[in-house]
Formats: sequence, structure tokens, C-alpha cells
Amino acid sequence: MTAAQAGVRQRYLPRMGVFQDSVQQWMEAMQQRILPAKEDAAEVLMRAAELQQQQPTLVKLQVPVGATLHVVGDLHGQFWDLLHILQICGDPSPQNQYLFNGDFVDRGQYSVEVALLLLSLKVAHPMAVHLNRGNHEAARMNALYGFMQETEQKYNIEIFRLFTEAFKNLPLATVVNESVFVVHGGLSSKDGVLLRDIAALDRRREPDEAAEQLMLDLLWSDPMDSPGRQPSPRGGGVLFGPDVTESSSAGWVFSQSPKPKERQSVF
Ligand SMILES: [Mn+2]
Repeated sequence: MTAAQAGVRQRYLPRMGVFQDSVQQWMEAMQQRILPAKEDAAEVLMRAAELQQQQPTLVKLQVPVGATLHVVGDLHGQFWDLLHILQICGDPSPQNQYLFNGDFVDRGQYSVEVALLLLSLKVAHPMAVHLNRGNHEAARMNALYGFMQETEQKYNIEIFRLFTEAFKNLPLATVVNESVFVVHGGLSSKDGVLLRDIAALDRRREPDEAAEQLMLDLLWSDPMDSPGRQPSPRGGGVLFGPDVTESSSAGWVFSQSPKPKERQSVF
């Protein structure tokens, strides 16, 4: 049962402005079921959208020697899991970076907290926190799988609109140290797609029927054990075998094979 259904009034912190200290206080308050003030949430979302807008569609991330990058898979509104991961892996810093690989919201009951915290962390630590878009960073999915309703209950529809604006600007994939390709979904349904084709995509839109197939593939495709490609039972994207991973990466700048299947690994 959600707080609103139980008749519990959502509690909010006083407005404090968007600073690094605020993010720490919001995180602590969220654990007591208290959310940032609506004005602060709106400011975070607008600043996150602005920051993401400056990013390319395909981010080339250089992690310095000796630094760590934690790649974190689907969170789907599991706020307590996110806190646990941050506790185990440590605060974000240039020496301790994070790449959250999409699907922050929907399904779980704390999608607002998860998405707001991730976008706040991005604003507070733009060089240490990196975000890829998932297939659930999309308005239609959010209307079907709970995030839109949750945001309306905890804030209002205007805050939801600001979330979708921030999501729309998220990069679609990240190449780490010119060697590891990290994407939420997977590889293309066609042969011969190059990294520059991904970089050239206009991502600032909803991934709907009118979007380019490559965008849908990056967000929706899944790896499979058998070779070749098959239609995906999930809608957008395809199922692709290990041979497709090999042949796709052959034309890329990698010094080693990409491992898209590792999107599930957390640590
Ligand atoms: Mn997904």
C-alpha cells in the first residue's frame, strides 16, 4: 500500500536550495519517508536536464588509472538497494565513480526517491556520477508501470513532466576507457552499425514507434545464448547472440570485446 492510499500525508523538507550538502540531507530524509521540497525537486530536475543536454548521445568516459567505476544495473525504484550500494561502494568522487545503467524507475515503490537521488548526485558530482538511459526512462512506460502515478501522489504532474524532460536528455550508451561498451539494452538489429552511428542519433525524444530502430535497440535489446538474432518478445529491440557481439565490436575502437551482458552486474 502506498502512503497516499493509506491516507498518510506526504511530508517534505523545508526548501534549502541545491547544494552538495542538500543532497546528503535529502538522502537522510528520504529514509524517514520525507521528500525534498517541491521547489528543490524542480530545481534539481531542471539542472539535471541542462547537464544531460550538454552530453553527447554516446559518452566517451575516461576513468583515471587507479580510480574505480561502479556500473550499477536496473534499480526499478528499489531505494533501499541503492542506499546499500552507495554504502558499500562509497561516496561518489573522481576516484570512486558510478555509472547507473538505466531503469531507475517503475515497478518499485520508491522510484521518485531513486530517480531524484540519482539526478541530485549527478548535479552534485557531475564528473563522478554518470547515467545511461534505460527503456523505463520513457513517459509511456512510466504511465504503465507506476512511476507517473507515484510522482503524482508524492508531488504532482508538473514534477513528472520535469522528470521526463531530464530522462529525455540522458545519453544512450557509454564507452569506458575506449574498451568497454555499456548500454542498457543491447546491440543493433542490423549488421555494420558503428559507434559514430550511435553518436549521431537524435536521442532527445520518446523511444516510440516513430523513433529510429537503433535507439529502440539500444534501450530494449537483450543478449541470448544462441547465435544470430531473433525478434524480441518484449516489443522494441531484438535478441542477439554472442556472434553478433563479436561482429559488432569488430568494427569498433575496442581493445577488448564489449560485454553487454554484464549490465546486470553491480559490483
Ligand atoms: Mn530494461
